Amino acid sequence: MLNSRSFVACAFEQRAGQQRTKKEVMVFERVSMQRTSIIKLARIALMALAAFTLAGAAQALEWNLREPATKIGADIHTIHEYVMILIVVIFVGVFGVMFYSVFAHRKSKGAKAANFHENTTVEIIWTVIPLLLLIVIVWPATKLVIAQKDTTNSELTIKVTGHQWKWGYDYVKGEGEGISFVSQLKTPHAQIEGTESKGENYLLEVDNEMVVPIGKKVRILTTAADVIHSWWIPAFGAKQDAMPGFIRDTHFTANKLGVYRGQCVELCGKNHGFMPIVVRVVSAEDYTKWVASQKNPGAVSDAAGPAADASTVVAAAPAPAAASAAKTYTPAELKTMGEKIYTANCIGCHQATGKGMPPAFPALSGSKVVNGDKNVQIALVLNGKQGTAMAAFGKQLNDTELASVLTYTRNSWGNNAGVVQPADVAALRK
Ligand code: HEC
Ligand SMILES: [Cu+2]
Repeated sequence: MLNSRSFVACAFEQRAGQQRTKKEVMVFERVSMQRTSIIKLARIALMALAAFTLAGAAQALEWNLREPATKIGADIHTIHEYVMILIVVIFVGVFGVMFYSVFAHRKSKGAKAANFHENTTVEIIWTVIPLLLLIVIVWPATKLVIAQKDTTNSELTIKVTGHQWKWGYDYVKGEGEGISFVSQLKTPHAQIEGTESKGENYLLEVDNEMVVPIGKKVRILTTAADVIHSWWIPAFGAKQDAMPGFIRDTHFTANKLGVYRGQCVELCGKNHGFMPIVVRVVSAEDYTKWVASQKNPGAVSDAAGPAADASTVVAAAPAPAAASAAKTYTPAELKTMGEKIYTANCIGCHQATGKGMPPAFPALSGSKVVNGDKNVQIALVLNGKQGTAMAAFGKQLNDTELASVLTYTRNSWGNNAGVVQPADVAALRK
C-alpha cells in the first residue's frame, strides 16, 4: 500500500516549478487515499477470487448431491438437475425482461407507461405458462415419489428401531431372518473431546454395520422406542421417520458395493448427532457368509442360548425373559459374557477401567450402587436414570445379557459383590 502511495506522491513532487497550494495538497491527499483503498480492495478481491477458484476446483464435486447407489438415488439426482436447469432458464428470462424494461423504458428517457388493465390475453398467458411449468415438474416428481413409496416385492425386510441414541436392527424376513443387533457410534470419546485428532469417518462410524446384499430389494420398517428419529442414507435416496407406536416403511435396492453412511435426521435429544447409520453392501456370497457368522456367533449369543434367537425379532418389546430366565449360569460364565456386553454397551461412558469419567460418567469401580443391593442396580440399568446420559437398557439387552453385564461390573476392578442371575432381572421387569 505504501509503495503505490509514495509512487503517486513522487509523481506529484515532480510537477517541477509549480506552486502547491494548501488546498491542492489536501485534494492530492484525498485522491491518493482513495486510490490506495481501491488498490487495497482490488488486491483483496483478487486474492479471495484466487483462493475460491482453487478451493472450488477441489470441492466442486462435494457441492453436489451424494453419489447415488440406487436407481431411486440416481433419479433424484436427475430430477434435481432437470429442475435446476429449468429454474435457471426461468430466472434468466424473467430478470432479463425486467432489467431490460427498467433500463430501456426509464423515466429519464421520457418513457410513458402503457396501460393495459384487464387484458384477457395477458392474463391467460401468465396463468397457462406457470401451469404448464408445474405439470412439467410435478409429473416426473410424482412418479419418483410413488416409486419411493412402493415397497412391494421386497426380498429382505429389516426392522429399524430408533433409540436414544443408537439404532436397533432386526432382520425379520428373507435371508438372515432372525439376526438382531444394536448399532452405535464407534468414534472414540477422545476424538469428540478434541484430545485426539479426528478420524476419516468422524461421527459416521458404528460398531455393528447393517449388511445387505447387492441387487436385492430391501424393505426397511422404521419405528422407535422412545422419541421420533429418522433413518436416512442419502446415497440410497431412502429416508423415513421412525416413530414410537408406528411402523412406517421405505426401501432401496443397492446397485453398487460399498459402505454407505447416514445419520439420524430428526432431532431426538442431546445425542442426536451421535447416532450415525452405516450400511455395507456386499455380494450375494459375502452376504450368505455374513449371515452364517451372525447365526453362529462366538461368545455372546451362543452363551445366551436359544433366547438370543427367540428375542431377536421384536426389539421394541423387552427381550423375552422366559427362555433365558430359566437357566442359571456359573459366575465365570456370566463374567465372560458380561465383559463382551460391557465392551459393546457401557465402555463409552464408564470406560474399560471401570473408572468412568467423573463427574459426567461415574466410576463403577468402588461404586455404592454396584457394590450394593443387586435389585437397585438391576432397576437402574433396566430403566436408566431420567435426565442423565444413563439410558434404559431393558429394551436392548435380554435378561441373560443384563445379568451377565451386571455380574461383570460387580466382580471387576476390585468390586466383589456377588452374582446376578437372569431370573433376578426377569423378576424386576414390569
Ligand atoms: C451414554 C453414557 C452411559 C452409558 C453408555 C452407560 N452409562 Fe451407566 N451411567 C451413566 C451416567 C451419566 C450415570 C450417572 C447417573 C446419575 O446421575 O446418577 C451412570 C450410572 C450408572 C450406574 C450407577 C453408578 C453409581 O455409582 O451411581 C451404574 C451401575 C451404571 N451406570 C451401569 C451401566 C451399565 C451396566 C452400562 C452398560 C450396559 C452403562 N451404565 C452404560 C452413563 C452411561
Ligand atoms: Cu435420533
